[in-house]
Amino acid sequence: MSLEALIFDVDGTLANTERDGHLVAFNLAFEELGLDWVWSNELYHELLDVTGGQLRIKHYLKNHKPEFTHDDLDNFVASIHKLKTKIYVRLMAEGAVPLRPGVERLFAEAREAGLRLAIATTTTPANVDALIANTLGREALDWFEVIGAGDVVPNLKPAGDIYHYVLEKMNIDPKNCIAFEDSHNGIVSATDAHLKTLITVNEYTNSHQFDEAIVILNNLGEPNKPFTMIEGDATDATFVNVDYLRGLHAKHC
Ligand code: XBP
Ligand code: MG
Repeated sequence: MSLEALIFDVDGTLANTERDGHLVAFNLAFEELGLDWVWSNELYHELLDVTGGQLRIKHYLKNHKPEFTHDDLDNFVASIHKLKTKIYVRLMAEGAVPLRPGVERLFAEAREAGLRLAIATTTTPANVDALIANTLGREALDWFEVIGAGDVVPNLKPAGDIYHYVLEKMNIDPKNCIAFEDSHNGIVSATDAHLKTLITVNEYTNSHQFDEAIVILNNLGEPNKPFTMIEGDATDATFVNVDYLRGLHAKHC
């Protein structure tokens, strides 16, 4: 089995969009709608256990605002979320969030090496578009053979639906792929689809369980900015490139 494709999560993996994008957008949406809900960074850390913005708002209401009632909660939450998405897209256009170290370089090297690229995320498709278009340019959206996002599948991560969907669209065996994730929910989802996963942690996920990971790094690293290995096989590599991925794949997949 050879390495043929790389499948990337978005939020927290390609960029630290949760802290500087989603959290900011949720709070601005609440404010604009005259709601007195303010999510601190600490609270958001907890709320991130629930994937999907609408489910996250409902989880918040149930656990932190039990007194709150609404005749048509689903529509109300959907309308808040619609505004949140609009604000998030605007923040991306303002350049609020850069890609994480090594991401742009790895995309270029993988494309050069003829590896296939795809995205598997629970976030809303407009958010993926906005992040990619504003960091790499709109043409970069075509680098991805499949962009699996949001409610294109019935169940969000940690369910494996989105990875199953992407693999089916690519018509590829998971054994020929490596997934890139940052969270426990993400690796549970990828593992359900029989994918092996490389983890790059961030401030929200560095205490998560990643039992199935083939390696856990602080980030992908750059030639002048080595990664820190948190767990994994000893290596001379100091940044993630295609050779390093081929080695990992040969050993673990
Ligand atoms: C990210 C998420 C998303 C975003 C919010 O998961 O959990 O819910 O926080 O996006 P992943 P929406 O890292 O797997 O992409 O508000 O658009 O749902
Ligand atoms: Mg993520």
